[in-house]
Amino acid sequence: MTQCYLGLGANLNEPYQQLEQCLNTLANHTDLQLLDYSDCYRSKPVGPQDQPDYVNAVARIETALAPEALLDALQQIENDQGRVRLRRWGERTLDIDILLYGDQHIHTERLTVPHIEMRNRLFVIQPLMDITTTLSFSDGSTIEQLYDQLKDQDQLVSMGRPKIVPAHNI
Ligand code: ROI
Repeated sequence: MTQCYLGLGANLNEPYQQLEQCLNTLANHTDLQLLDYSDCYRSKPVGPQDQPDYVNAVARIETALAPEALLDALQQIENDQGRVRLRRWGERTLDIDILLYGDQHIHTERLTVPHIEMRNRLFVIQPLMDITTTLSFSDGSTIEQLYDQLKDQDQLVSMGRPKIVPAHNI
């Protein structure tokens, strides 16, 4: 089993509900376990500014799936939620990124892990701080140091922590 961190983002079609639904799907998934997840945060778009604000969160999971099989499972969730993506760097209903897969470094046509931009994005680093204080990166920097460097990028506003409803209650 490998512990992984996922980044979730949405800015179309009720983004908070998109993330809540995604977290519920992860919590009830047969091929992975949801171990922890952050609050959801409203964030200003990185990239083109003529698009709605995003809602972002991160999750820690554990899985026996190999990296590309995990990617397939996550893309299935994106598609099941009616993924719409209008342009590169643009608005989308639900995006699930593999931020970290254990301590592995992966470079394939479909995957680059650790996620290449995660350390530059407050909308990843701030929610990560909700669920870990101990992560450090390959250059030795800690999550607190990254947060200090990034915190002037934006002011992320917490929208609270979505509720997980056990599958038998749905
Ligand atoms: N900006 C924010 N704030 N949140 C995202 O999840 C996000 N995702 C993206 C780009 C277009 C880079 N901008 C984003 O893919």
